[in-house]
Amino acid sequence: MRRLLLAALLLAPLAATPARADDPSFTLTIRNHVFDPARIEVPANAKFRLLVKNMDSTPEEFESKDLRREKVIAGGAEAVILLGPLKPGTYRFVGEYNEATAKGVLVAK
Ligand SMILES: [Cu+2]
Repeated sequence: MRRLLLAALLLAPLAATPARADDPSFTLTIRNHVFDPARIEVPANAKFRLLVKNMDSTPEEFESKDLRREKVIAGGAEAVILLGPLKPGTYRFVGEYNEATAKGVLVAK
């Protein structure tokens, strides 16, 4: 119980820190229902911005159970997803509307 409270106190300021405009940015492009790149490396333990550009004419949903995020991106549109800080590891994501082809991994290290 006491340990849980301590963890909550330590994590609270981190969670409250807003994403900053100068956080590093990484770009993911969707074309022909495939993510490019299919493997993207990001720094662990840091906030960052993931810019997802949907070059297809149809909508796509960026979805990652590992990252606990989902976001619909209209055809020809783009969206910024604020992520991190992440523990080192591999986080899978898919395009939920085209899961057979649209899949990738984000590697935090
Ligand atoms: Cu979904």
